[in-house]
Amino acid sequence: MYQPAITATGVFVPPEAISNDDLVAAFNAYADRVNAENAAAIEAGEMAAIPHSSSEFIVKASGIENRYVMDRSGVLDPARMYPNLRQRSDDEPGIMAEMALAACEAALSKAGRKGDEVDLVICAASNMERAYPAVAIEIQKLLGAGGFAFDMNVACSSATFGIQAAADMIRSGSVRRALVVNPEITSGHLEWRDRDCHFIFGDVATATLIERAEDAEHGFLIRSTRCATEFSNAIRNNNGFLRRNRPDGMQDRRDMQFMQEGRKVFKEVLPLVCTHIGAHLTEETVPADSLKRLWLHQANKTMNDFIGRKVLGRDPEPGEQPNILQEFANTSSAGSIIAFDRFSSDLNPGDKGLICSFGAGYSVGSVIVERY
Ligand code: CO8
Repeated sequence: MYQPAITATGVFVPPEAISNDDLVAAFNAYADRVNAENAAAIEAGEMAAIPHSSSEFIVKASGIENRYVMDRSGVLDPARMYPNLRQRSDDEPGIMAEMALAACEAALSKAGRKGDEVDLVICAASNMERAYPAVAIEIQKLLGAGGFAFDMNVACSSATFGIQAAADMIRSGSVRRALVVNPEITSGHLEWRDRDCHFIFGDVATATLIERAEDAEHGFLIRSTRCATEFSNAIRNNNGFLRRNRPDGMQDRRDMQFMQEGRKVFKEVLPLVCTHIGAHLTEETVPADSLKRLWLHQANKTMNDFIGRKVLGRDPEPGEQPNILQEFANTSSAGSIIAFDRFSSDLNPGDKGLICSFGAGYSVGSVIVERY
């Protein structure tokens, strides 16, 4: 058996950003246009007017101030409200593979490794841009990696579930060096015309390099992983390959994009996550107060504040539970890895921390790491 370790992470940040004010201005222009077009029906009480969104609400309800996207122009066009992503030919790298490659190269360069030293690539994300061939296999090819590659989807928990799968394979010896990569084009499946959720997501790609600890001078030992799922419809997207078989073709139906019952998710996921982390720490005899850092999934600031308080049994000190959602918004599976990437280099050998993701499924994944 080999000891797996996270030896580097990499983040690809998309070239364009959207502030809350930009987003709200586009949404309100869209709402005004739809309301004007339907003035008679609204007047007759046959339909409700679309209310305006507000930056104040967004910051207060979520903590989000900004998000990065692969394309601003389409999202902010009140006549379109989704990204303009160029259709690529089958001979070009796919957009997910390209974002993933940039994140993988950033991680490999930090570790002083080359793509051909990698023998497992897991592309773990909330959505894949096509059914097959696996995006992971395309990334494997672009990297010049050997071994094998596969896609997995556990929505927001994809990164931690991917880390568990890779770590277990490294532990057993079936692979030597793995990249778990999370390219998230959330802008493609967010419903930008829905005021209740139009502010939630942003695009990004993260990569985590996992090796045998003995192969690297320093990094984070993966002490233990724990994944759990419990079926729920509270976060759902009905898009899928059976779409054309459905009666209305479902081209622009609301449930073809991300849907959630935000309040319900909030209420149900919090106890699930707190119990999960508590049980994981107890099982591994790691006292909560020995953790130097919590790198949590980045969906909502209030949610993270609550989890931090519950897990540590006190208010987290500044920096103990870093948030990046104010800059990136919810980047689905990538959020906890961005936080880890940005806020882990100051830990000392022997310091322990916990990476935790949670979201649709429901799914929860936790990884206890120790600096060496
Ligand atoms: N501007 C102004 N007012 C608004 C807005 C807005 N934009 N939106 C809602 N309001 C109003 C509502 O109408 C409501 O008014 P009233 O009280 O009069 O009815 C009031 O504000 C409160 O609305 P909510 O109850 O909806 O607001 P919340 O306080 O619950 O905040 C949140 C909404 C921020 C969405 C919150 O519920 C939340 O963060 N919930 C948890 C979310 C979460 O963790 N989700 C995880 C999903 S991510 C995941 O698993 C990955 C899925 C795959 C990725 C998909 C990528 C696209």
